[in-house]
Amino acid sequence: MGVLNVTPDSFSDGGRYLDTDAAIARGLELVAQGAHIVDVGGESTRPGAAPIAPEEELRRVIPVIEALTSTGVEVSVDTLRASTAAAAVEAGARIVNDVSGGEHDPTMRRVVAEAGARYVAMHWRGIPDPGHVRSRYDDVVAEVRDDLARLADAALAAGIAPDRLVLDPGLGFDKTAEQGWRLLAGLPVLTGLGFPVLVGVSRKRMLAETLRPEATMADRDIATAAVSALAAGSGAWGVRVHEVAPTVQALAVAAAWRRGGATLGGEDSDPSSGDGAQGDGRSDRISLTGLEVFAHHGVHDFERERGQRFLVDVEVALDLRPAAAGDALERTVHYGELAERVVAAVRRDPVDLIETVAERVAGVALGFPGVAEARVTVHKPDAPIEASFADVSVTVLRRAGGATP
Ligand code: PMM
Repeated sequence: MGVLNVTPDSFSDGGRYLDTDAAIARGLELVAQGAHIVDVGGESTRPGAAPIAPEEELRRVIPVIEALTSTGVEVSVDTLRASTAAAAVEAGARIVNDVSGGEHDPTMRRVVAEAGARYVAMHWRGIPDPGHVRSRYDDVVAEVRDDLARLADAALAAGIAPDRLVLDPGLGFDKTAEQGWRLLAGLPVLTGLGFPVLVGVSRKRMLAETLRPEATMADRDIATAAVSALAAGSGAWGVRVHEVAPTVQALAVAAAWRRGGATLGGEDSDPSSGDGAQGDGRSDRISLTGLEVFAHHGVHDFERERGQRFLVDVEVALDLRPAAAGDALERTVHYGELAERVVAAVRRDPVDLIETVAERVAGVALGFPGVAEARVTVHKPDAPIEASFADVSVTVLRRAGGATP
């Protein structure tokens, strides 16, 4: 996703594309460089930025959206206002990117639902907060995950279809650099919610704080590209960037890397020796079986109302040698914690399919550091099947970074 700020005051590109023609040319340039989506914003969310009138926001973004979408460009509109979102969709935008996650304008979710647009719900606790007063978290990954789950529930309750929803941790929005890095490291926990995740790190202060003090904007773009590749490797659906070209290159090599990973243990390796026999830890596993959870999943109303038993088996692949060498719990997956998080994920909002539950559990398992692969089976032994049967289950096998095993 390429960023197009049609503003005088955005923090890195403010003023460059305020002119409509310059903005349209930039949007086309982003696409030529490989952007799949152009994110058009007319109001800066930079701390201290002055709010603008709704008419001014429309004046800035609508002609640009009309021009870009008329040439077939996929456009998202970066706005807090439902009225701007509706006008943007009318002008051809197919995605609404709301940095308040629907918390700013009470009519936003309904308007997006009615428009049938895709909706990016970003995590942000509130108005710009330069003092980081709102950035106190005990466990930033868990708290942002829980907040995003609530935002997702609210979006779905307003009628936004589950396959139209994208979540975003909101890096730099009332979060310190350290919290931003924790969120990136915890990306699989966020993708474990079962929705695509967008990451916006481009040029942000958390990068500047990590680079040498003399780092330029171009240096930040290189760092952005590196984060894009790593984010893609951790299962991000999209990355929102100002300079598209370096990120496209970085994503290309990240994809090649994942393809290489997908063939490991395949034709290039010697199946007779087996990687476990070589003692490289690749066959190491932790298994948790028969985890019983009472939940309300199913397509029938009575299943939703009454609930029933689900049994979950989880097997995670990770190198167990460091834990064994140091007898160190912190270097492996704490199975108690795994059980706790899996139970919480299965109990969460009801869905129709055990496929969905299994996918959700796999996301949770891949969220533990070091886990390369997760095999999850969800059993529904009391499923409403007329015939006598022993069990029905689905099994999914998922790899970290989204590679298909
Ligand atoms: N960041 C900014 C603006 N909009 N939208 C999403 N979904 N995610 C972000 O991280 C995000 C955003 C601030 O950056 P900018 O002012 O350079 O556009």
